[in-house]
Amino acid sequence: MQRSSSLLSSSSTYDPSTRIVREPLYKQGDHRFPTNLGQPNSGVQMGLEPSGEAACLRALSPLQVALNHQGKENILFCIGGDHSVSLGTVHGHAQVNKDMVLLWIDAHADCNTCLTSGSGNVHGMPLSFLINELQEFVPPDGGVRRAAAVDIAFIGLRDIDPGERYLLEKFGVTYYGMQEVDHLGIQEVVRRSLQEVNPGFKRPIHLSFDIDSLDPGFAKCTGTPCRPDSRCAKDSTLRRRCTGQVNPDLGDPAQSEVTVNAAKEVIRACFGWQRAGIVPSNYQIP
Ligand code: DIR
Ligand code: MN
Ligand code: MN
Ligand code: MN
Repeated sequence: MQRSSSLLSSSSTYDPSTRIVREPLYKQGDHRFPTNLGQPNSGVQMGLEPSGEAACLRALSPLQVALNHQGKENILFCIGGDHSVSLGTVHGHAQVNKDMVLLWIDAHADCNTCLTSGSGNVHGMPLSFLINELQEFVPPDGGVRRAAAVDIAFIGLRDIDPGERYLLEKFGVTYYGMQEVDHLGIQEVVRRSLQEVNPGFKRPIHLSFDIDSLDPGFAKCTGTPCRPDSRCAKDSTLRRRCTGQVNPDLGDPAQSEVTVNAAKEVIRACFGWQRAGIVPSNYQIP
């Protein structure tokens, strides 16, 4: 897809990459480089110590084990959060299906590096570790499997940080924001996204779905709800407190129920549920 990218024109004085790559990659205690990649409730602790990293990432890949065990044809479903869980799921999936493409449905681009992140939240960073082309901007990780920028498509973006916008443009990542969804319709956006990253539908797909891609009318209980027609308030205090994704503690019980129901509906749809009903698999049409 062609995009005019004024951000990259030579007259632009804004060059976040200059800001990103500087100085020693990280210092202990620097909030831009959280030393604890695991979220308290994820049951996984990941150190960013270069020596321990590879082992930690491998530990985060039950998906790989499951895929190896079950074979490539099966669908594997991982529910978890926050979205930094994708570090493990993408790594694991890419080990088994090396030619997979990545569909990222999210209000956010999740590709901040530790140094471009304004919030310090790792769920805003997983793709900086998972996109091949961004490796020079992040600490060495000792063997994480990744995807190339051309194999990734974003859908639903509406709250992109400046450094992220720069990286998306620089590496030519396919993305369809909420504006395009409004304009073209979701079906056409999905069709075009797949046509760009997976022409002929031949490659395995890794779908990473962030609940905040939904309208907060259906999913209020998430750390960073984003109305489809507006950007999130750029409030860093709020940001720093938000680490959850589907987080029922963030709303009242009614909102919580609506959010959980929306999540269930998305999950069911991923497994073939249709509004028009499903034909049972053992049903022979006479
Ligand atoms: C923001 C928010 N771009 C950050 N990201 C979120 O913290 O880096 N991603 N909420 O889902
Ligand atoms: Mn998000
Ligand atoms: Mn998030
Ligand atoms: Mn996300």
